[in-house]
Amino acid sequence: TPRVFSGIQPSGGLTLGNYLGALKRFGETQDRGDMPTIYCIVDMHAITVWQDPEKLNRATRELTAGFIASGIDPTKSILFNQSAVPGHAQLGWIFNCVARLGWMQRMTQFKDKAGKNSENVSLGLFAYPALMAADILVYHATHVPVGEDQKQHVELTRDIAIKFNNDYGVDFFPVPEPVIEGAATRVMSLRDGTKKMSKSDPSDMSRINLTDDADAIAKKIKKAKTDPEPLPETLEGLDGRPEARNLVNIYAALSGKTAAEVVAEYAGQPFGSFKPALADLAVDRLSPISTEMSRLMQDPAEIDRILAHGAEQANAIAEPIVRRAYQIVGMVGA
Ligand code: AQP
Repeated sequence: TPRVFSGIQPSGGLTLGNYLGALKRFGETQDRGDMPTIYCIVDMHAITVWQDPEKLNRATRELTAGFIASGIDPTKSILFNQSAVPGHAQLGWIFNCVARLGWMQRMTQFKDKAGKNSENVSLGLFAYPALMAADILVYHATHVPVGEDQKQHVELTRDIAIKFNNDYGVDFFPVPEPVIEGAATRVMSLRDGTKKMSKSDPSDMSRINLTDDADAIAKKIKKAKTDPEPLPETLEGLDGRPEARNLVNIYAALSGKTAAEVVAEYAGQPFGSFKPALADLAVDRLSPISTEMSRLMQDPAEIDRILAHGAEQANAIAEPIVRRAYQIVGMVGA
């Protein structure tokens, strides 16, 4: 049976990249209503890089508010935090033993995050993709909506599912599909069109945060890097112009148009007139979200209740799957 799973780390504030690449699409998937949807705040992934405990608490609640403000309805989707459901860690260990060292060494996100100093990063950061495979497969999820940057990790999840099934001669785990669609599957930094927009970029001008006010959004878009050329007449005219393409893609994703439609609409116009239109659109789409997030954050006890309820629902699905996986592996008492 088809089932959707995806997650986001509470490792800082949400960016426009997280919104367009993930949250907005999570809400749309939920509203289509053709598959059950499970969305997770992956706090255990967040601590693969040290997090201040108080900030982690706050970021988890703020991210929950971000999910709800972006249209995830906890009565339609299961919404919870990873550490509250033990099955993620339990299955994660099995997958640490299924995955091969060489597979992990090929993960580009690990190489990017570890940089040259890989002796000093946590073992958890290295094993991250095996835990991510457990996040998905502990629900027998089949569809994983993510941004482009997570494609390699979902492919590794497929490899883990296949190897587990082969190693134990079972047809137990489904082989899930990454779902990467829409106009903004890879939102780029506003300062460098070749780098992904990221919550951990040291420059705040590189990203739009979901909590930014209208002035900050307008200022960041106005200062966004572009080249001196006006918008092209056709989509092909964006080739070799990563910054221009990024702004067009953002406009398309926020407005629900295709990039080709946006280019047709603004053909030949300078960025001096496109940027204010983009800023207005971004403020129009994002300010209701940030207002709703602040409202929800005023009642942290209610957020905690929502998460606890979601964890209970998630656990009801995960627990028998973990038990069966442990039986397959040969654990007594499972
Ligand atoms: N720039 C982006 N464009 C499109 N999608 C993006 N996502 C993240 N950045 C972009 C998608 O958001 C989801 C959650 O990401 P995450 O929080 O689990 O981790 P991340 O990919 O590591 O996010 P960041 O913002 O880049 O955080 P840091 O800086 O801490 O690494 C995923 O579906 C991701 O594809």
